[in-house]
Amino acid sequence: MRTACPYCGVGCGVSAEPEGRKLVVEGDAQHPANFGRLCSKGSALGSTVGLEGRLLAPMIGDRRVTWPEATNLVARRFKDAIARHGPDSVAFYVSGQLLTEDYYAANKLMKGFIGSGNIDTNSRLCMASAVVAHKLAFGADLVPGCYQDLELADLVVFSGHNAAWTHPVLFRRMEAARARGQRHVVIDPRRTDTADGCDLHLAIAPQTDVRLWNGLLADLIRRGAVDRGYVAAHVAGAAEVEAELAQADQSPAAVAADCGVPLADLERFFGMFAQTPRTVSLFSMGANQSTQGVAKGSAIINVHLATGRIGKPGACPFSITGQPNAMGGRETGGMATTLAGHMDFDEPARARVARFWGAPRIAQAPGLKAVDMFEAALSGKIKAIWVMATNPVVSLPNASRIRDALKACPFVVVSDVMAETDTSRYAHVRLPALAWGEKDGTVTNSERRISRQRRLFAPPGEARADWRIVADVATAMGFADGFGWRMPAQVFREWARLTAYENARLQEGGRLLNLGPLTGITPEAYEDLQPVQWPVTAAGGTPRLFTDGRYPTPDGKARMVPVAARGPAEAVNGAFPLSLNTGRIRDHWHTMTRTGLAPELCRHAPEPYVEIHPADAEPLGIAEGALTRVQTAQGEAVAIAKVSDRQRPGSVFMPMHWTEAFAPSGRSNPLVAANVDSRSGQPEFKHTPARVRAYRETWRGFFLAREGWTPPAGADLVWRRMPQTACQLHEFAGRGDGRERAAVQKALTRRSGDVLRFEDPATGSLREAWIDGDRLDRVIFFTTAGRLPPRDWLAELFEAEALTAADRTALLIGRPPGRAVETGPTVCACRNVRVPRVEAAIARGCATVDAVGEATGAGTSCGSCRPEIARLIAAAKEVRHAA
Ligand SMILES: Nc1nc2c(c(=O)[nH]1)N[C@H]1C(S)=C(S)[C@@H](COP(=O)(O)OP(=O)(O)OC[C@H]3O[C@@H](n4cnc5c(=O)[nH]c(N)nc54)[C@H](O)[C@@H]3O)O[C@H]1N2
Ligand SMILES: Nc1nc2c(c(=O)[nH]1)N[C@H]1C(S)=C(S)[C@@H](COP(=O)(O)OP(=O)(O)OC[C@H]3O[C@@H](n4cnc5c(=O)[nH]c(N)nc54)[C@H](O)[C@@H]3O)O[C@H]1N2
Ligand code: SF4
Ligand SMILES: [Mo]
Repeated sequence: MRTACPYCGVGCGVSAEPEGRKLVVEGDAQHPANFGRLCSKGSALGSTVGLEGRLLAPMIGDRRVTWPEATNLVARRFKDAIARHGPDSVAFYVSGQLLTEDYYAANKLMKGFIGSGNIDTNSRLCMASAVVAHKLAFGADLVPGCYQDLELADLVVFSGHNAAWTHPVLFRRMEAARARGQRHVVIDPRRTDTADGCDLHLAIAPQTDVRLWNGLLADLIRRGAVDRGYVAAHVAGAAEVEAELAQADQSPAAVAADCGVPLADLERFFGMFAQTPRTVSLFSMGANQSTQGVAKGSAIINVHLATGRIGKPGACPFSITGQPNAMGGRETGGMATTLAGHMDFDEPARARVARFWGAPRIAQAPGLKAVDMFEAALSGKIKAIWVMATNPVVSLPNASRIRDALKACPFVVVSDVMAETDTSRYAHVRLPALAWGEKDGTVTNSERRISRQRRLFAPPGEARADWRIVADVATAMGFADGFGWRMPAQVFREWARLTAYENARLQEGGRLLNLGPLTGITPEAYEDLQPVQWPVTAAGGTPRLFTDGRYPTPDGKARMVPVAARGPAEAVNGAFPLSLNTGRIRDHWHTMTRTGLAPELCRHAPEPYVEIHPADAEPLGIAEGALTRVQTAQGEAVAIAKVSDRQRPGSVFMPMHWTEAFAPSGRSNPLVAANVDSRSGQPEFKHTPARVRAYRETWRGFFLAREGWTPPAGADLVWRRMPQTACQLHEFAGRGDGRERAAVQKALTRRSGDVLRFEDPATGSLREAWIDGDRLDRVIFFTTAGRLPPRDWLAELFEAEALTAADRTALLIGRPPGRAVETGPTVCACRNVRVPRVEAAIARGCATVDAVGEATGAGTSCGSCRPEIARLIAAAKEVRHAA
């Protein structure tokens, strides 16, 4: 079966062979996004399709109910709220992980039938700034380029984009181009794996991108490197932009000083850019997630318009999408700020959409954007909210407030694939959705390519497709006429028809988002639909837009938009002197509801961390690996310190992934301020003023059990759960006195059964191993002053069918038999190769990444660990040098 990966916006094709509930996956060699490659997350899809933890029946509170009961309750409560408080008293919060069909159905119900604009998507946290920048520049939310441009380019600029980790398969394609002479410039305050080994890394001060890109444009103008001909024929607004640039000192020295980069590096960047017509500028969350998100996008696009580097092979500004179907949501109208099909709330678009839908009550105006939507729930304006395929209690900024908002909201519905998420705990009704591999539909990737996700398994339990859940509720609300679809192909066909509906030629105000030839698609053709890039014409897909220099604006010209450099919403200050940056790690996906099921994906970075420069850590007595408090005006978290000069002094970084279920005190988003870009509503996830302090635990321990545990109630602990192959490792530490420790111990220990126990009052150490028959059931270690033994050895004992006598002795003495085996963190998740094996290969003489790959397999699949292997080689060289 050929389908598409459910993770990032690269949109790789997957070839999957289901066997019962198991799955063997490979990259689809024919898919034009990946030509057979997959990254670590795609390769591990087989480990995430089990039914463990799934929600398989509708629930009202903790009561299992039938579908009609759940559907009727949701319909009744939404209708009641609308009758009493009007359509704007209800809201949907949806997700780029819905399929296009799901998105289309949810949007149609809210904007066409309920009659409110209150449907917004988590793409608000992700793509909203780029959407606004596109609309300002091109007249519509259009991504000009395609993946092939990334290979044809001679220069690729990564702006706030850690592609090596977040779009690994595309990054591999660009690395291959680099071997043929392509150059890479990375603009990111951190030295990421994308920056490792690039041609130039500009570690700019946080939030100085606009200054940098404006400085570049001014420099290009000074050099005469702008394309006056292109601008005269196809671009408006150049004079206004030049006037804006004149408001500040644009000399390279001034720009370099403000951006905090060496002048020589800045000049090199300017020179490279000026001399390379085939340039692609990728921009991602380092650009979008900012109170200057729209301005950053505009500043980048301005440079490309001024140089005519757009609509040509190997040249364009390229906003890359995060989620598998972030684009589908932007197309169908999942955002509160647009109506549907790239049509907004103005006339004649609104009347047209209403006519097409036969809508009884078309929304009059844009609805609430994500952050405002939850504020409205907190203040009591929203009486009923339905959350689909997103986990806002983890992923929205100022997350404690989101939890309060859901608590305050009289009626909360959550559609999810998992039974328990940090968000679903606050749901009055939980609706079981079909997961990847069970559902059927389409997604659009970063290059406007529509691909099919296909069903591989029979629907488990009573789970249903998201579009169908929406259609059932719509029907129960009395809107049967608009929602009578029986299969996703019918939803898709209706959607395709909307894109083509009254869609004139571009010159007459037509829309480029047009799936014309697919409007008559039959269920069979839908089944076989091959990946295709919109606009879809009789000739097929369209890889590249604006090749004729014509833009969908009234005068056919693109717009340059004047933007001024500003600081972030809140500057660092005496109380909070550091800038807290947040983002992704290589092997986890967002809130870990799926990647957290794959132990191989949990070993690269097993627990929450805070990366910090030695100059900031040392004065505070924070050493590598030490538990560290991170505090902001919003809240506090505790994470282990990664002390590293890959971080800029003055900035710290935390991954966004950990949740209540995995690390209640290690979550980033209770810390993040909810400052948003005034035009896009996108939060400034990349900057919150913060401070750090050593945690200084008085005791610590770990606990291995077959099941995952949450921390004992009432205890003030730093608790982290780390999935292992046959058990769950829980690490914890506390600052309380002996009584608190004793309470924790009591909660974890078993009441009955075989136990091996040892206590050493001198070091405050205790260990217990509980055995069930011949198998290990639980292991507990505590210490105040002593050392804790390696965990990997213990975790592996859970895999054994029966413990040997030697195992039992080792458990009793608390040390592994023979040499301590510490299998260590994972380097290569695809081939399951850990640090010690790579180090051993290097010690045996492997001096290149390829040699290590040949010896161990590491780095030979998706390649996203290659920068890390290179670092281990360099580190070994340094050690040998020093010796
Ligand atoms: N492994 C993995 N891959 C993913 C995801 C995942 O969860 N895990 N999620 C997907 C999704 S939804 C998304 S949106 C994408 C995101 O993909 P990326 O945007 O690549 O990911 P982030 O780590 O959020 O942020 C990118 C970089 O922005 C930098 N940055 C911070 N502040 C600034 C600044 O002021 N200026 C500049 N120029 N850079 C700055 C950060 O240091 C960080 O390295 O990834 C997708 N791919
Ligand atoms: N601090 C910080 N916070 C951030 C970011 C950051 O960089 N820093 N990035 C932001 C960005 S770019 C994004 S995209 C968001 C992502 O944040 P979220 O959208 O909250 O993260 P996910 O874990 O992907 O949530 C998806 C949910 O949908 C469920 N699910 C999976 N498949 C299906 C399905 O088919 N149907 C249904 N109904 N449910 C399903 C999953 O179990 C999970 O609960 O996080 C944002 N938050
Ligand atoms: S790069 Fe990885 S996560 Fe993204 S679509 Fe491809 S396989 Fe999936
Ligand atoms: Mo995202």
